[in-house]
Amino acid sequence: LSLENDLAQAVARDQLRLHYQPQIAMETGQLVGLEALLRWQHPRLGLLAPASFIVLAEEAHLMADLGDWVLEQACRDAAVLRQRDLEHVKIAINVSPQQFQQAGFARRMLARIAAAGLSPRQFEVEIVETSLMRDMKTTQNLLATLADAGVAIAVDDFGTGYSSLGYLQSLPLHTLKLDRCFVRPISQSGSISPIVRAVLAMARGLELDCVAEGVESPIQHQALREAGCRIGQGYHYSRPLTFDVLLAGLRLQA
Ligand code: G
Ligand code: G
Ligand code: MN
Ligand code: NA
Repeated sequence: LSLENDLAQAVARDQLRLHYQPQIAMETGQLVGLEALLRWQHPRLGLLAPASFIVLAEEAHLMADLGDWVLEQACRDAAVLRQRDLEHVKIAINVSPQQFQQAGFARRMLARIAAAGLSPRQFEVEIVETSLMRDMKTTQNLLATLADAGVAIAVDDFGTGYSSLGYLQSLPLHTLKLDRCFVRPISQSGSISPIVRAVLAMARGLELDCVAEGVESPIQHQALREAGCRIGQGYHYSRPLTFDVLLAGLRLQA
């Protein structure tokens, strides 16, 4: 039995799950966003992380179906956030290069959000840097459609894509996600590299949010905060959680 056949059935068999990882305002500790992270509850192999099946899904042309499921589930969860007066907490959805390049992607996403009776402002899309560079004209139109409607655009894995910086000015971006490879070296001394300082300064100058990914220790948190990074994501704050566990935690805080 091939994994690909199993994956083709995963939506119909209700085996997909979304976990959410909190994004935290470093100054206040407030929850500002939730990154939606796909999981596959495989009947024999257990809970699989996307690294083990996203590539397969793309090769088998199943990513569009998985992406539709992700957006539908995210809309259901966003509706619950709204009921609890948490609509300012954005749900950040990862979009693969292949999904992003599908015709009508932006319009279908907006239609789904509207059909759920939600505001596009409850959502952010995370797109890897390299995917933005493929076809600038198409990218520009697609992002403008989303951004004009109020969806925030985040550049995922920022700093790893060997791309020119010009696009930062020409695209309607909202957030840079500083890749965790820049956070990992911030160790005992808490010293921040010139590259990280430059990225933070650039984000500030361009009026973009910067989210530091993979923040694992109090030293990393403190150093990034002092360097002017406003938002953090990583095990220091929380692992990815099921939506139910997340809500239970929020209730305890309130
Ligand atoms: O949760 P984990 O660290 O295993 O996620 C690894 C990567 O998988 C993430 O960086 C993200 O880019 C990708 N990923 C997670 N969820 C989704 C999803 O719903 N759609 C797509 N296209 N990629 C995802
Ligand atoms: O979109 P991206 O590939 O960056 O997805 C984030 C992934 O990173 C998730 O799969 C999540 O499980 C993982 N992750 C989240 N926080 C941390 C962290 O603090 N350290 C490490 N090593 N991985 C993390
Ligand atoms: Mn991401
Ligand atoms: Na990332």
